[in-house]
Amino acid sequence: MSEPQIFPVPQDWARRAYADENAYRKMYEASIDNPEGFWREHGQRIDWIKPYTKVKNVSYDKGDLHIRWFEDGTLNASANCIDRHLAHRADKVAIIWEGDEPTDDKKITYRELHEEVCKFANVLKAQGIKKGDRVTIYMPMIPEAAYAMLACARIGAVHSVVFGGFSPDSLAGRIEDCASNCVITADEGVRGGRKIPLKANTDKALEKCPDVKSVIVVKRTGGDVAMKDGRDVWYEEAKAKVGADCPPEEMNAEDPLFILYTSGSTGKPKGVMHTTGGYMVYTSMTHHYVFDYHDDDVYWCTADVGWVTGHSYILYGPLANGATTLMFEGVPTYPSPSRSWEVCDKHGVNIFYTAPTALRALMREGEGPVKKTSRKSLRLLGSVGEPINPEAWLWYYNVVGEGRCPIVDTWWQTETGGILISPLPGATALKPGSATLPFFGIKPVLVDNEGKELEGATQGNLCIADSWPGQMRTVYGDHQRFIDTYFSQFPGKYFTGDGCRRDEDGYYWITGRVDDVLNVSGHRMGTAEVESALVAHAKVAEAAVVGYPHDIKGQGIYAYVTLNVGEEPSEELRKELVQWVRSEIGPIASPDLIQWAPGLPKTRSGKIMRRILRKIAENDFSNLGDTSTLADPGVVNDLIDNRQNKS
Ligand code: 6R9
Repeated sequence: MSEPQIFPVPQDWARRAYADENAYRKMYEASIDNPEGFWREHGQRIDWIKPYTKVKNVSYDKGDLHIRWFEDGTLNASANCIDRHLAHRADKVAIIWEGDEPTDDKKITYRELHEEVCKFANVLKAQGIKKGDRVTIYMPMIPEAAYAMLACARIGAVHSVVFGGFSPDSLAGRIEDCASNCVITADEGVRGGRKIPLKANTDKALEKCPDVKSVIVVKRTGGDVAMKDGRDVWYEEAKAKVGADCPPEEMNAEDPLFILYTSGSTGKPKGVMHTTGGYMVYTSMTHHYVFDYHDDDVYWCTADVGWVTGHSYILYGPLANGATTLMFEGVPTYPSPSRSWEVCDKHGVNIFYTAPTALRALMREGEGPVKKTSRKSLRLLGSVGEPINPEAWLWYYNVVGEGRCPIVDTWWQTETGGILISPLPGATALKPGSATLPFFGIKPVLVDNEGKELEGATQGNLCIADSWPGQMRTVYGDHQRFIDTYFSQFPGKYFTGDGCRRDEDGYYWITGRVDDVLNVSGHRMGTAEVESALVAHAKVAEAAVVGYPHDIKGQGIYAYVTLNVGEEPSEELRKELVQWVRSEIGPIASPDLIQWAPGLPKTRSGKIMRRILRKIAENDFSNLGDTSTLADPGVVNDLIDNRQNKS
């Protein structure tokens, strides 16, 4: 492999940033040598009602696995995001909302945010929602989504945000799993000029969820929707009946703040549970150092609040730091592929944080749509969600940033709550494609498949040796699954599910998932989920799903489908199956390629040999490995002859 180019820290960045190389090294060492002392100090960056005296109480021992931080402290997350800024920043813009149409925008100050969130909290109370109740939020990217989340936090209810692109079935499963009895939604969402029937989807989901007692509906488009008497209320009407005063509930540091569902390698999505104190400390601290946020900066994270990136880096981290955070309803290609940069110019965005899949889609349009905008306000660029290929990195750096903005390639997961491996812009020399070095308090270790720790420049399974405050605490309602998924394969460590290489400089290069989790356009999906949707179709006998390299999405979904006896493959059925998966899970799970497979390669004990299916999907069968243990080696040749990815 050729030596990657190194981009040293620009002088002005080393001077102005919160941490230069020296400061990073010192703080990192302190955080590893004495985590207790380090976090005792930095835990104070947020406001506590009752200060903590205890800092860390963690055991990764399978028999007694628990993770507790600041456990005797009390606080409120919404007060940290809002109330504590009222003394000095009441008139500062907290949220810039940019609508789907370029003419549609809005600025919300911290004072206004306070009033909106208090009112929303009072609406929840009027609906009978109390501390500890689970509230499902199924919303478009409008300010009310942020108000709703913060309102839950204010009264101590636990929010579970479900991405607006999920189907009614996926929504129903997530409502049932956490037994939530209230749903907050909108009449319709709007993205890229198209409407999304959120209320109609909710109605369909609720046919399966009789325990939901109230549905709060925000008006976004004014489209025609059905309202069920006694269950559904219009937010605007309910809001008119409540006051603007709602004192924040005093919460323990370890009280749950939210649940967010994410895909694993097996079974149903897991309810990743985060608690209050450690999460707020960790997201605010990472936002401060990784994005080097200063008080006048305008910061834009393009994620949807339905994903963890939206939780930690549109909402909680930035608002805890009193930031101006931009929330965008639309897509980067509407009405034109210049949109992202036009929004940067319009609002003077200084820090821009997006996903490689969006960059690759924009790259395809060439430099023209970028170059016709100014982008002079941009100072720092960020990437998240999947490995960024060096070509996309260089395009981002040279074309978008014109060679003057460092890129922070931030590696983390829903489970980690916040960024674990990333450059700090004033401290870390960059290598395109590497997430570089660990954040304070993070101890990455690479292990082989037997769990042996590997030293020096090497490649292996990425684990984290010790806890950090933002770590998830459990799988909601299933602590055993938490232990089995993350702490069993490599005892005594948190296993991330990612493969990773460490180079001679100690830089980390994430190579992608080592389990059966796909990463399609930065969205996580279990192969098992797509397979179970496919076999739920009446004509399908069996299905096996793997990922394959995709130019824009990073990974595409390749499905091998065996039909029931008597069913004939056809183009029509292919389309029907794609549509079927969309409606079972959501558009993000649409198979890109479907191959009719009269048989699947199986071992004699009946296990599908995914290794072989992956190779065929990658159009690489020079090295299929040993196929002699297959029950019927002939199926492999048939699959190769009829492969769908001939590129
Ligand atoms: C924040 C988020 C987590 C998985 C993770 C990894 C991949 C995320 C990455 C990255 C390489 C990066 N991932 N960021 N891979 N470089 N900078 O995306 O959370 O949706 O839970 O996905 O995404 O494979 O394990 P989540």
